[in-house]
Amino acid sequence: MAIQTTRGHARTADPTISIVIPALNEARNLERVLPELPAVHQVVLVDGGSVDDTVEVARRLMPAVDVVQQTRRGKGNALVCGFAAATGDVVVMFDADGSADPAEIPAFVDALTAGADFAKGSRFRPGGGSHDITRFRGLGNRFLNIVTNLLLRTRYTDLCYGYNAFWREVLPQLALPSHLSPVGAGAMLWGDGFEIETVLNCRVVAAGLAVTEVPSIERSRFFGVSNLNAVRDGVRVLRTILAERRAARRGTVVELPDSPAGSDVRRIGPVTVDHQLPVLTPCGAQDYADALEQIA
Ligand SMILES: Nc1nc2c(ncn2[C@@H]2O[C@H](COP(=O)(O)OP(=O)(O)O)[C@@H](O)[C@H]2O)c(=O)[nH]1
Ligand SMILES: [Mg+2]
Repeated sequence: MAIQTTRGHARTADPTISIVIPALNEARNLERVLPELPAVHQVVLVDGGSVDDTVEVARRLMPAVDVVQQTRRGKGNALVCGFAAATGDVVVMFDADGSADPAEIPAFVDALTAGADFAKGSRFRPGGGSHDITRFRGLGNRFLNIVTNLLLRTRYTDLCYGYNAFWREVLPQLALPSHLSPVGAGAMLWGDGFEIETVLNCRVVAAGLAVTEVPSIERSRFFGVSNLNAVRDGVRVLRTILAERRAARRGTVVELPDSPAGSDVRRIGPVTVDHQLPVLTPCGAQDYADALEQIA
C-alpha cells in the first residue's frame, strides 16, 4: 500500500529497512547486539579502523552484513559512509554498543509510515529514559537542547541522541559532508564527529522536514567505555548549533502551523542550507567562551 506524504511523494507502508551501525572496537558488544537484530533488508556495519575483531565478529555472526570502512575519522563520518551504502527505503541509525534496543525499531518505522520524514529518538519524552547517560552529560545535553530550541525555534527534547530513523530519500536535502571529500590525514570535516546528531537535527528543520520524536529507553553499553568526550564534543555541538543557525538565518524562515495535537510534528521552512561550513579546527576553552559570547 502506498501512503501519500505532504510533500507529494508516494511512500510504501511497508518499507525496506537498512540498519546502519557505526562501530569502533565493538567486537564484544556485537557478539550480543547482532543476534538481537530483527531480520531486515540490510545491515551495514561501518568500521572505524577497529583494532579488535569487530569486522570478523560481524561477518561470522551475520554473513550477509555489508561492511564499510569509513573514509575519515569520527562517528559522523562513519554514519555518512553507512548512509551512502544503504539501499533500504528507511535508514535506522543504530549504535553497536548495546545501548539501542532493537525492540524499538518498529516504533521508529511506525512514526515514518505515519507521515514523519525523520523519526527522532528521545530519552526525555514520557516513555523514554536512559541507563547510560551520566549526570554531567545529561546536564550538558539539556543545556545544548535549550540553546537549540531557542535559536532554531524547535521543540526538541533530546538533542544529542544517536537512535534515529529517516526515509533515505531525504538525504540529499540534508547536504551532509560527503564521504568522498578528501581531507588531510586525520582531519575531520564539520559533521564528522559526534556533532552529527546535532547537524541532522538542525538540517531536518532547515529543510522543512516533518520530525516526530519517538520515546526511547537507552540501555547501558554492554562492555567498554564511551568514545565521547563530554567537554570536547559538547563544544563541537555548541559550535555546530551556532553555525547551523547562521546558515539557516540566511534563508527565509516561515513557520507553519503545528500539526494536529498529539502528533508532535513541526514544520519550519523553506530555509537554505549552507553548503560552505568550514572545516572544523581543533577547539578549546577559548572557542567555548567565544561561542557563549555569540549566544549572549
Ligand atoms: N566507525 C566508527 N564508529 C564510532 C566512532 N566513534 C564512535 N563510534 C560508534 O558510535 C556508537 C556510539 O559511540 P559511543 O562511544 O558509545 O558514544 P556514546 O553512545 O555517545 O557514549 C558506538 O557504536 C561506537 O562504536 C568512530 O569514530 N568510527
Ligand atoms: Mg554508547
